[in-house]
Amino acid sequence: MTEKLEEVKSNLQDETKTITTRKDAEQLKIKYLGRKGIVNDLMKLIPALPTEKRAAFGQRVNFLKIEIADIIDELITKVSAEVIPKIKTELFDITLPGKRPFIGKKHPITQTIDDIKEVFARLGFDVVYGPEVELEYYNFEALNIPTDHPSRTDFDTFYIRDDVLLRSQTSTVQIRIMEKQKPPIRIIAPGRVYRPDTVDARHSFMFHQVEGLFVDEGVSFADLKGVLNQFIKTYFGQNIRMRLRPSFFPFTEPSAEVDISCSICGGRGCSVCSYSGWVEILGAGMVDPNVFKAVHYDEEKYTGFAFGMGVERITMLKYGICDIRLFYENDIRFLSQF
Ligand code: 2U9
Repeated sequence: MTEKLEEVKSNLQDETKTITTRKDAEQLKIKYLGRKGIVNDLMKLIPALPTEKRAAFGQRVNFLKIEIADIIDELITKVSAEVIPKIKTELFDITLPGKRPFIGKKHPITQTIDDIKEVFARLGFDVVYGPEVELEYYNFEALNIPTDHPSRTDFDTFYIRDDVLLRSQTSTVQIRIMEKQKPPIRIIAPGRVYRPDTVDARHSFMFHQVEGLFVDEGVSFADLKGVLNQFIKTYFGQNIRMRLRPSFFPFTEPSAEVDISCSICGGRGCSVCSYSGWVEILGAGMVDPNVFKAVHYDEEKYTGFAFGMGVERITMLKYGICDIRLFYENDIRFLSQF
C-alpha cells in the first residue's frame, strides 16, 4: 500500500514537469484532489483493509493529500508568474482602466412620459391604460364627435373594420374608466395613438399622448389653469410662462389651446417659436355635458376638466429636437444623449 502512495506522488511529479499553463495546473488539481480524484479513490480502499491497518493508511493518505496540495499550489504560482512578464511585453498596458460596460437608458419618450406621470402623481392623478385597437364608439361617439366630423374619415383615422380602428387619441381610455367608476375621477392616460399622416419632420403615423381628466362636483376652469400651471412650471421650469387661447374641441366646452413662453429662446423670438415667443404645448377645456351623458354621469351635478398633449412635441420642445423621426430611428448616437 505504501508503494501505491509513492507511485501516486511520483506520477504527480512527472506530470507537473509537462504543465505550463494555469488552466492545466487547475485541471491537475481536480484530477488529484477533486471529489472523483485519485486521493479520494485511495480513501475508498480503506474499508477493504484489515482493521488494524486502516488508521495508519488513512493518516498516510491525508499526509499525501497535503503534499499534493502543496506541489500543485506551487505549480500554479509558478505558471501564473510566468504569464506576467509575457503580458508586459504584449502591446497593451494592463494598468489602463477597464472599458466601461455599455448600460442601456430609457428612450426619451419613455422618460418624458415618466416625468409627466410623476408631476401628475404628486397632484393626485392615477395612471390608466387601455387598448390601442378600439371601437369607433369610444374613439368618436362617446366623445361627442359628430358622424360627419373630418377626423372620422379614413384620411384621419386608421380603420380596421367599419366600427373598429386604431385609436387616434387616448380619451378612449378615460371614457372606459368613467363607464366603470363614479366621480371623483382624477386620471392621466398615456399611450400610443395612430393617425394616417404623411411622415415628415413634425408628423408621424404613430405618436404618444398623455391625456388627463378630473371630474367631481364643483371642478372649475380655475382648477384646470392651476393644474396646468403647476405641470408646466415643474416640467419646463419655474421661469416658463403660460397663456391660454380660446379654441374648439367637440369633447370640451369651453376649450383652449395652451402656449408656453418659448423654452428655446426664453420668449425673445427664434425659429422654433416662429419669432412669436410662444409655443403651443397642449389643448384643454371643460368636459362637454354630452360626454357625461354618454357615460351616464349626472351632467347637472358634475363638472370636469380635460387636457391632452403630444409627448413627442413636449420632448422636442424641452430638448430642442427638430425632427420627430429621430425618436423612431433608434440611432444610438441620438438616444445616448438623454
Ligand atoms: C374626455 C373628455 C375630454 C382631452 C383633450 C385636447 C383638448 C387636445 C391634442 C393635443 C395635441 C391632441 O396630441 S394632440 O394632437 N389634444 O387638444 N385633448 S382636450 O379631452 C378629453 C379627454 C377625455 C373623456
